[in-house]
Amino acid sequence: MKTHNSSIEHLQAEFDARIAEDAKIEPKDWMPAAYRKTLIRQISQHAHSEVIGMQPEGNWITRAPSLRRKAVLMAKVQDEAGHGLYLYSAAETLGMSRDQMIADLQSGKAKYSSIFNYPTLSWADIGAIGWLVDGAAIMNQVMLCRCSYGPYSRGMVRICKEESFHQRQGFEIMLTLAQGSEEQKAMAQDALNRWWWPSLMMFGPPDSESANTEQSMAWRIKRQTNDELRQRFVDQTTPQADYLGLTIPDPDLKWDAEAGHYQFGEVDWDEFWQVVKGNGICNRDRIRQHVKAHEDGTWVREAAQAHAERKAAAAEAA
Ligand code: FAQ
Repeated sequence: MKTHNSSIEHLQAEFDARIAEDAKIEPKDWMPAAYRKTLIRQISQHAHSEVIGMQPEGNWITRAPSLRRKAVLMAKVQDEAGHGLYLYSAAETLGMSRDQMIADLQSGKAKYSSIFNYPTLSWADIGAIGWLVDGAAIMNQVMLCRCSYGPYSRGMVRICKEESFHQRQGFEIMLTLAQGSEEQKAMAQDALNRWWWPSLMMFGPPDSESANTEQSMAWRIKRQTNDELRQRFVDQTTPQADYLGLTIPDPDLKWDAEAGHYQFGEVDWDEFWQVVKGNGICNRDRIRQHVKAHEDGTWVREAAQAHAERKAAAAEAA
């Protein structure tokens, strides 16, 4: 028993030293069970967000205002599917099966980002999602490129490059609308009004209420806190809204020269928790649509499996 305990202590000490020297932890390395658990939680929820995040934008593919806009939007939505796949693969390296992750999403056990439970009511929402939602996603994900878990950090490098294109396409839609007719400008303003506060909620609860931040920072999974990232997002995005000639829907937003930051108003945390608990405008629809798409795709998975089995049998016989 003593030998067992001391070998665990040794492994733990080795793990702590590797974290301290900023080395990557790889799938076959020893890691504390709680580190593995929190990574599975975060990476699978991140993957689910990418996949569910295809729905609000997919809603506008058939109604994009030009062929160019349609092609760009289709490419973006496809990218989100790819991000989901990289992330599911990263979570699988920790010993969690894809089937289990999907089952947890569909049963409501696993979360996905609150932002995707809001509806896309006009074309301007596609601009606002790219500009604000992808903008917030990049702000959060750049730090994840330096995450201590190797497969997640490497996946994030590629994802961030693609997110950066997504953010620009969104800003370009907003710029076109903001420089267009009075009606177009009003559409852009309306989209900003509806997406601003939910975008700030993407960073998660305030640090004082964030159950996981302290430990995730110690393990170097997260490199910045929810509040730090939210502040950076406000600092970066406010001048962009000024450039567009649009008004951020926050009467308390003002530049604080002494702090070198924008001060901003209080997020409606009751709304946030309601959405996280499943009571947002679109939660039920999003899961219903995911279940339907998954069921409709059963034959594809079965065919791919049968093909792989036939190939493996042929290779064995040869
Ligand atoms: N929505 O203790 P913390 C994208 C939960 S990808 C729902 O602070 P943590 C790309 C949290 O899970 C967007 N739930 O948690 C795209 C925890 O519950 P749990 C997704 C939330 O993990 C763009 C509880 O609250 N990005 O947008 C949310 O330390 C356009 C307490 O919170 C990622 O997932 C929320 N907003 O920090 C796609 C990035 N916030 O799990 C399509 C990776 C918190 O204990 C179109 N994730 N919760 O039951 C992270 O960086 C972190 O997980 C945070 C939360 C920062 C999201």
